[in-house]
Amino acid sequence: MSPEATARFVRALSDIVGKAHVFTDPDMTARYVIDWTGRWHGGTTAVVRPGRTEEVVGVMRLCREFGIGVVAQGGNTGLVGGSIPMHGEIVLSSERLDAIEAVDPIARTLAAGAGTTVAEAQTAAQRVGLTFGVDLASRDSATLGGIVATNAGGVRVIKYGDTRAQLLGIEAVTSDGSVLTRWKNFTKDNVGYHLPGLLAGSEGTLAVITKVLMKLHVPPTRTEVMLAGVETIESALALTDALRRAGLTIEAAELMTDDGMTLVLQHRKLRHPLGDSAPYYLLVEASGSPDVATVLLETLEQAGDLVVDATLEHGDRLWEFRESHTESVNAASVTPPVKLDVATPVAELESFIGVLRREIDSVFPSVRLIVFGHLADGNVHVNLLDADPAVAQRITEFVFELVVAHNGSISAEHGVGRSKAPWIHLGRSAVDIDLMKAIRHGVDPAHILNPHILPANSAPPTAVARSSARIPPR
Ligand code: 2HG
Ligand code: ZN
Repeated sequence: MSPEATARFVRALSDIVGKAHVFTDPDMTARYVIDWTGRWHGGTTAVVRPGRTEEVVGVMRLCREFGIGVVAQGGNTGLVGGSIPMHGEIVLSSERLDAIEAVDPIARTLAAGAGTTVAEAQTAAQRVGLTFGVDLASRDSATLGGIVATNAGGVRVIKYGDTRAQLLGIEAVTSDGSVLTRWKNFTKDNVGYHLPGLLAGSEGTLAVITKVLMKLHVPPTRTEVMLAGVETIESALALTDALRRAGLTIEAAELMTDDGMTLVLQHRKLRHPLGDSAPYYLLVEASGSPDVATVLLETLEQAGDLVVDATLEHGDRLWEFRESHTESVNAASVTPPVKLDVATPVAELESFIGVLRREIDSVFPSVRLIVFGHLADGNVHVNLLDADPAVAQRITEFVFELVVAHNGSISAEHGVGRSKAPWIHLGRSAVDIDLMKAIRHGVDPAHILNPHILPANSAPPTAVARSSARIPPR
């Protein structure tokens, strides 16, 4: 666009949302064009912060008229580069769409603007004696629009399902400025395609989400947290199963390794929570009995040699060891960490992590591998520290092919974004990808909504046989 056209465009944006809510000064736009890890660094024509749905409509119509790409952004906590403008697109920030409109304790729902943070939604639910079913370490910044757009997971998926499973209704603005409203305060609304479910996980490519209607839940009466050191993932799974069979409800079941724990202890200057270290740690939050602690202790006793050492706690202190992983990895790596959020069937996790660790140790001994995640969902976060870009590319390819060889998914809860777009064919068939492209083209024929992400053109998958899985020499 010519400088004159850009100036006209920016003036028109200001007419819609007010001058104070359009940023073009690089100092003001800086925090919107780089992601949290520092790996994705782009540039933007302008950051625009509408305060009402009608303003989003105006912005979309203007962008369509000028043919300008739009990247919707919530708390900018994504880890796949999906909300970073890499080609000068405008950033449409939901920061000012942050009103909690209604909390209905009878229907158990929360209606709020897309820019409401997860922590604000949690507090609003607590005020009426309910709980918001999505929880993740970035809760203070991550927004409802963002968790819906990425279909975020987090630590409560095992209990309440992913974000999509808890999304009842949506208001969103399409690229031609139409407002889609699906808004019923109950679950049984079965007329046609489930469009809120389609927008969940669409990563800003189908419409700009302005409001969401989410389910709330009755919280457990009492929870206890257990941290157990175990020799193998199989033991961690067996212990989780034993807790369920003892009648407990699992609120969360998280996996850490000794390397990850060591990193967190150094970064946060904490003491080891157990007397003995172990190759893996299982953190379980449990409820479902008037005396959860006793059931936990009895189950631990019966587990015998399955457990190296364990501790219980009523409160959040043990969670700190798990929730500090992301920031500890970021602080410790000399390069922006490579983050690969993947899933395999739970029975495959041990083999997957074992092969991965062996290969990285032998081929790239200078790269540090930290794996942690949501055990019960088979979802692990493969973090690679100190990997230069060329090495990161090779290991990324290897990890994804190893995931496929273990019948897994190359994206479990973070989405595809930019970082995984080249590998989408490893997760979806050609027919599947063509259908996604057709939906996208039908909804946004001008192709202005987050134009540079998902779905990408692809080559056929090249699965690696598990028995001979190796990082190819170059
Ligand atoms: C978590 O589970 C998040 O803590 C972040 O999904 C994962 O930092 C990561 O790789
Ligand atoms: Zn996670």
